[in-house]
This record gives sequence, C-alpha cells and structure tokens, in this order.
Amino acid sequence: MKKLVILLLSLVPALLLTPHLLAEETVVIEKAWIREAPPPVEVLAAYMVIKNPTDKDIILTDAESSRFKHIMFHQSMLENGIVKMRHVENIVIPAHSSFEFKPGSFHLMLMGKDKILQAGDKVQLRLFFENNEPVEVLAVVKKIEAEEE
Ligand SMILES: [Cu+2]
Repeated sequence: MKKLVILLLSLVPALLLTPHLLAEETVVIEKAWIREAPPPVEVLAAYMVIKNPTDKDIILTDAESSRFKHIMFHQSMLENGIVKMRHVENIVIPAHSSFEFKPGSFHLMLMGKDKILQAGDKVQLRLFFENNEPVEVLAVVKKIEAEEE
C-alpha cells in the first residue's frame, strides 16, 4: 500500500504540468470591452486584443452572446469624410501575432441587446475559431468620450 501511494504521488507533478503546457499554446484574449451607448442606440461595439502564440494562423469565424441576438465583425473606414462600416466574414490572426479590435477600425458589432447596458456591466461573449476550441471572454462596458468608431 505504501508503495502505491508513493507511485501515485510521483505521478502528480507530471499530471499538473501537462495541462499547463497546453494552456500556453492557445488563443489569449485581453482587454475586452464594450462601448457604452445611450439607450436608444440599438447596436453596440465591442473591442479586444486576440493573441495567437501558436505556430499556425488562427481564424476567428463567429461570435455569440446570450445578451445579444446577433454579432458580426465590422471594419470602420473613412470614405470621403464619412465613416462607413464594412462587414467582414472572418478575422485571421497570424501565427505568433495578435489582432486588435479597436475604435475607428475593426469591431464586433453587437445587435439586438436584451436590455440597456451601463458602464460597469459585464457581458459574456463566446468566440468561435476554425481550428480551435471556442473561447469565453468577459467584456466590461465602459464610457468613451467623443471618439470616432
Ligand atoms: Cu459596426
């Protein structure tokens, strides 16, 4: 019996190390936030940084949240002095690189909110990738002063 216990204990470090090593080789999402908008505004924008520490390109294909009916990827661009939004099918995050959703550029367009969101609220988002497990992220609602989308 004593021998068995010693054997089991010697296995513990190996079991603890394995998931840790795997965890480093996956998508990392940082600084997720949603811009607070006045109640009549039906669509909100979410921003975040997606890091890809792996050796392969990662493709973000879809996003969802129980708080919104639909989420799309958009790119804002200035055309003849007018800000326009372009729908983007998916987002490629190159190997050993990162991608930033930020005001005035790429954003997640959150449509059909279930109720008014205020600064400080937290919203769970789920991101889907072509060759990776879905990733859950908590985005914080924040105020932003007069800055273009
Ligand atoms: Cu948009």
